[in-house]
Amino acid sequence: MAALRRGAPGLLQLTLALIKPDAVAHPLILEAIHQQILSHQLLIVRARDLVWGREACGRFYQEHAGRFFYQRLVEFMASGPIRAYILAHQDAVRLWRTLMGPTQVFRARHAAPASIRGSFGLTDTRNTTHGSDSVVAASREIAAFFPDFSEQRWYQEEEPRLRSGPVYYDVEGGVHCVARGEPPA
Ligand code: 3AN
Repeated sequence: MAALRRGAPGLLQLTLALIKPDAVAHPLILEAIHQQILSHQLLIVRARDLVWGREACGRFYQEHAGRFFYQRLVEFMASGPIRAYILAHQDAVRLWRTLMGPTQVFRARHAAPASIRGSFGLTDTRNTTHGSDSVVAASREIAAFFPDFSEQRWYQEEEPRLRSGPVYYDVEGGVHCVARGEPPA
């Protein structure tokens, strides 16, 4: 596995990415999205697969409570396994949202056909992925999915090492690691 050499001056930014049940249900689509993450130099800081409880899901999407799609969205997101990632990049929030494409699938297919939603989205609810829409939202959303993750400690201990690299993707662990000496073949 080739090591990625980093070293750009800006601090790494974190975002939360979710792969929704429609995409997780199809291993080839899940793998294609995973490869999009890797090929765009997003670092996988943490990852976990889970089934989301309806209550937690309802809280997460609280800002949409009352909108016509809210109930449908909550039911769908709690209907099957999802994957959660903490991703890092100098421009993680914007980059991941660009890779996802527009929320509405018809728009994604038209305006960004190569995006994840343009390629794999089924409907406006079953639209493959979620991404935090700001750094503030990312902190809140990461805490909801990774309660043991301390963003403050990560910035003190892991971020400087990941930023200065070299780093490699550990296939077994499913996360990026700092290379000490030669990375595994
Ligand atoms: P995004 O996920 O692109 O940030 P938000 O935050 O506006 O979009 O919406 C959260 C989720 O709500 C979307 N991912 C989508 O599943 C659902 N949603 C948003 N707008 C609609 C809509 N018009 N019809 C159905 N579902 C919607």
